[in-house]
Amino acid sequence: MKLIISILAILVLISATAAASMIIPANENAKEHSKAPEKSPVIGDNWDLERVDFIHYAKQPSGGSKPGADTCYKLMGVKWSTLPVSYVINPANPDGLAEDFVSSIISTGAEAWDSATSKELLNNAVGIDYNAVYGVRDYKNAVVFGDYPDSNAIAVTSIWYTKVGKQIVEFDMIFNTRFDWGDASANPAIMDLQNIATHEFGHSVGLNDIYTSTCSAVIMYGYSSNGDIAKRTLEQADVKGLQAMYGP
Ligand SMILES: [Ca+2]
Ligand SMILES: [Ca+2]
Ligand SMILES: [Zn+2]
Repeated sequence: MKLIISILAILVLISATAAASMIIPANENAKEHSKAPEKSPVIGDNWDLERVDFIHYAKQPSGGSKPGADTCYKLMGVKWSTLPVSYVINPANPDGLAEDFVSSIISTGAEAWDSATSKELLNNAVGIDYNAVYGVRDYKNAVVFGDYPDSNAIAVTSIWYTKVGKQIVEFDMIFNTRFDWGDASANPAIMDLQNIATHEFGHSVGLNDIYTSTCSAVIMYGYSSNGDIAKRTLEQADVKGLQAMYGP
């Protein structure tokens, strides 16, 4: 009996070690960006879950504004199986943006994706939760403003998914308060909340960043900048990527 228990204990130890050392290069293109921190792709959590952080970096677009080919999308290889996905917003922010403005703009970003599939992906009802925090696996999909310790990171979306079955089980999103947020159509010197939220919600449903410069007009292009409002609406490639996961 003792021997069996020992063997079991060793087996558990081996699988736990394997899980801890597992690195998923889900955001392999991030390597192209020299400022991407080494630790950004994956932080281990529970032994059966993986976490990946998508960091949206600031960079002035170099290409034109062509819509990009249909191939301008990349899947993470994970998706939600239980729909719709509910999320909560913590509207607290240092830019003086009102709760109504924040929740309606963020919801608009989420629903941009919903409108491209017959599935109800993200819940129409938006929860407000002033206690919601970013980056914690707490069974709460939280959308917050906060200080992210990288002044080149506009926003980050973290995804937790099961290693087996590749199902997304949680996401958290943070808008970095090192930038000024609001409606950039009124003030091009600030970061457009709707523009960035729409990009981040693409991650929340399973889309990866794309860094090819000829794809710079699609929502899932990996860089953005102050005043960018071009990524409020989906391009053909964004729709194609979404529908590859959730159907038309
Ligand atoms: Ca919806
Ligand atoms: Ca959470
Ligand atoms: Zn991104």
